[in-house]
Amino acid sequence: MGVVNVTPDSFSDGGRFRGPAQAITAACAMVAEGAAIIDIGGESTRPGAAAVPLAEERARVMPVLSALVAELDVPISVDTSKPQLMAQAIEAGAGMINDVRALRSEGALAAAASGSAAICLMHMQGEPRTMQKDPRYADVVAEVGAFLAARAAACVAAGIPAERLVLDPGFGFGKTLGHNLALLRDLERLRWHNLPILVGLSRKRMLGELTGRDVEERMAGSVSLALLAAQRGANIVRVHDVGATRDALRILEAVQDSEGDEP
Ligand code: HH2
Repeated sequence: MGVVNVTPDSFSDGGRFRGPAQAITAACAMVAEGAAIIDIGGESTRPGAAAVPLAEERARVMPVLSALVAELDVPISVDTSKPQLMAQAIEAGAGMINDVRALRSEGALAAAASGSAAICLMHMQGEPRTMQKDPRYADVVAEVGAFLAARAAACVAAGIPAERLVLDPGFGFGKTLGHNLALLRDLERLRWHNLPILVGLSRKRMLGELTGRDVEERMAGSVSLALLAAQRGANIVRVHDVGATRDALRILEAVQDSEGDEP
């Protein structure tokens, strides 16, 4: 999954795509490099980020969504927590709704149930503004797993079939480095009813903590984390550096497929 943030302030690529045309070009380039899904975001969720009004988020996302639905053959995901934008995006052909609040906003379950888009449910402790102030868990893997299972069950109860759901532990969303590493080590324990697991590790702060590198220097670390996550069971990796990640995953697939082969 290639990330296209149409925001002025995303930590990873904020301000890179100033207008819809640049975002559309970037998304097409990601698909040419091997992205199987494009995720468009119109509101930054980095720690401390300010909320964006609906009209502004809609104006950022909708022109890019409509153009990509018309131009590309891959599913287009919209990263939003706003039910009105979810409904409009589904109507315009979005193949996935990616909600960092796991459809907990009022009206989000009903909005997501309209149509047949896939739904990514992500775990977050707290809210972006304050989530990195002393996050705590007794057992992070058990708590994140229980949350995701409860949200998936709420979706099923609201009429969204389980086959449309994807689960995401939400790396960096109300989590210390230790919490993130525990979730990565034990990713498979988060699996619920065999649903796919999505991870977003690309360029995140934990890479700064592990390598001492700034955001623009985190490609090698991001690719390493994507590979480790895929080895541990992640089915979808949400990344900014599509070509490099694709190469790493091809190598992993070749090694896995060759198991049992005679040399
Ligand atoms: N991470 C970010 C945003 N959306 N969605 C899912 N499902 N999983 C994630 O880990 C995730 C996400 C944050 O990264 P980014 O989009 O690069 O930055 P920003 O939120 O500042 O736009």
